[in-house]
Amino acid sequence: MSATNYHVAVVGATGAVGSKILNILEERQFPIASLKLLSSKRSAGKKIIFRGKEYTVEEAVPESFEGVQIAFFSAGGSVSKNLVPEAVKRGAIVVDNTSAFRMDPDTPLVIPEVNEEDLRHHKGIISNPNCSTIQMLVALEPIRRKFGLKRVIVSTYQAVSGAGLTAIEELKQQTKDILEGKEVTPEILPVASDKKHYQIAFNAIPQIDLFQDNGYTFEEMKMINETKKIFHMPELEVAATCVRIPVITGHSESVYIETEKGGATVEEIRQLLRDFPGVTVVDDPEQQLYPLATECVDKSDVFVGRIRRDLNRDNGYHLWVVSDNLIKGAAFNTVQIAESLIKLGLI
Ligand code: NAP
Ligand code: 12T
Repeated sequence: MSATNYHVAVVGATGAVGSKILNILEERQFPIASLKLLSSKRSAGKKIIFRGKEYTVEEAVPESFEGVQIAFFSAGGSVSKNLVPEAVKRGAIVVDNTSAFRMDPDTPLVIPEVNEEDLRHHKGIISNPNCSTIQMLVALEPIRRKFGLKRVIVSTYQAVSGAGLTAIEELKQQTKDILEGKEVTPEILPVASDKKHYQIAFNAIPQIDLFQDNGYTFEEMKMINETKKIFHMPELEVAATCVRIPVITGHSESVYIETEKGGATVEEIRQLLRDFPGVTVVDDPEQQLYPLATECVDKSDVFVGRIRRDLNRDNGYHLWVVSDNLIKGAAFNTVQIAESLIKLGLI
């Protein structure tokens, strides 16, 4: 435990990510002197128990951040755009879970196992990368360090919990209604604010977040741009296709990579991954063992399996990468960033 305790605020404390942040702060005995739980007006007044003590949720307003030293934000991009500057102005260091500041050159975008040192250049805001980016980069970093990286092609199979509590509810209710032979009216997925909505139950939707002018979705462009930024490799070739599937928790990814240096055996890659913090290798075809979304729920590691060499080139590898999107993909990485700031004496 650190000698100092901090005045902490959690913005979006009633949400899918915020509630996990609270669990993780509790489990890891984060050094908290005082805690503010913030949300929209809708949840103001709600009671939440933290470390055996009852807290009342308050509406997040600029004045909420008076005296706050560390603020964790996961209440959506527009909330962060409005309130993060207010928190910073009042002296808080913000760890932001939204995409609002991720590509800002002044904002470190950090996965502690990969680029913890980037925290040294922060100006009050640190961004937590996108969930799909985080798990992919934790799996690729040990390979990149030893063999270099030329190219990444990823297809994702993403859980609905990434889109919040209302999306989880939509999947559950739709599944039940369809099995009972009822009509369904999709309202949330793929993107609540977009023009059209599609059934997610018994389906696969190739759209996560809004379309960009180049034909990619924003989720795909986040994976592409964030990967280049975190690896400090603007020249890296990255392609992504992001798909929503009817799973509640756990994103799965089929990742194809080409390394600079070819010739590594599959066993060498497995060993590199086993030795890397935050990675668990589950890869035994003979025993039919590979990572599964159902097995990663509530775990903080990134699980890697199905490691195999491409049949046509000796620097090509295929991997199957699975992690709990709300834990390493969001809440755990966010808390780890704050722990790193403390460890490095940056707060
Ligand atoms: P969620 O379950 O829908 O929860 C949203 C939270 O934000 C709730 O606590 C909600 O409070 C609060 N909120 C909404 N509008 C607000 C406002 N105007 N002012 C203050 N608080 C407000 O969503 P979630 O899944 O937790 O995700 C929240 C955000 O985190 C996302 O929008 C995304 O930007 C980010 N996120 C990041 C990752 C990642 O990849 N790292 C993954 C998932 C989510 P009420 O209870 O009052 O509605
Ligand atoms: N729309 O933090 O819908 O950029 O799964 C993460 C997940 C945005 C983000 C999702 C999203 C983010 C989703």
